[in-house]
Amino acid sequence: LNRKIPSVVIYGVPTDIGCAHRGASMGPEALRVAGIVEKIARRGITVEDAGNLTGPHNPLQGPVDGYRHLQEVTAWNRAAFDKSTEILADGKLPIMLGGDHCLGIGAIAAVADHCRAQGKKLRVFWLDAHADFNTSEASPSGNIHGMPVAVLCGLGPDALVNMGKTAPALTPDQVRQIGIRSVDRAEKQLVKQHDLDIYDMRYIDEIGMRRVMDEALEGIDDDTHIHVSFDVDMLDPSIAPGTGTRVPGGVNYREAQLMFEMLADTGRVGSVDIVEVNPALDKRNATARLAVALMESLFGKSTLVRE
Ligand code: 6HN
Ligand code: MN
Ligand code: MN
Ligand code: MN
Repeated sequence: LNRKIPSVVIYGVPTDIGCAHRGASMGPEALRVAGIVEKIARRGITVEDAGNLTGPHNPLQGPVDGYRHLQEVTAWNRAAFDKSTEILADGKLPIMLGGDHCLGIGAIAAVADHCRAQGKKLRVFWLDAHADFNTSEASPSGNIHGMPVAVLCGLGPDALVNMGKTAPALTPDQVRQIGIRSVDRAEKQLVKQHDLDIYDMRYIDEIGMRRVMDEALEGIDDDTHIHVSFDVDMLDPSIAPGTGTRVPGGVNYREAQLMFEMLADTGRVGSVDIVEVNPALDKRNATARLAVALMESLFGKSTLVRE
């Protein structure tokens, strides 16, 4: 394995349209201030910052038919879909800076179309405290950032499910969810019914991150495109307080670093999202700085001193 990393294009999606509280809209700038462009470039990779997408303002309304801001969520996701599609068609690696996690719908729908056109297998690493597998009926909040995995697997409103040509964009067997520790009651039934591969915190505690990643990476080969969808609330809130839906008992610094180092070792990472960074809730930009440090690991920086 270990292929050369293609050049990277970073773009920001400054919105908090899919969640209840404001502030994830400031995520892209926080990640830039933390040095995401320079630090990936320092790995010897060509990086372009394509700036931010634009879209509708947050109308701060309640859910309608079980969805909050569906029309605006669709518009922002369409923009992310188009941008990721363009970057992938150029043979480059998109890094989407969210924004909240509803944006995974557009970004991953683009990757699914790309993989199908190229005859590649797709595996999605969904790194999160939450399963994000709610439907309008199951969701306690109506917030679409709690629904993207279900939507990508075909459960949800047509406008989102049919974002790309490949609909549904994913089958549950393409997804590996790691860091999970908060799943709503009805959502639990859905993830069981759809047989999602969930590496929850208890499993990580019991077998360790090394074996979790070995299992989650099983079957990756030269024809696999890995998409990493990184919700920073996967991390323990003590090291990553700047996010809207904090859940105690998360992944620690070294476990996270190992995850990204092992993903880097595959040489197969082809697209990335970093979502749910909320500077309004953070302390001294710690969460964005940690996310950037983990991107350095993902792009080949190693803690190994033995070689
Ligand atoms: N995220 N399960 C909760 C809900 O409202 O559906 C929380 C979802 C959080 C989503 O952090 O991306
Ligand atoms: Mn999420
Ligand atoms: Mn989450
Ligand atoms: Mn949120």
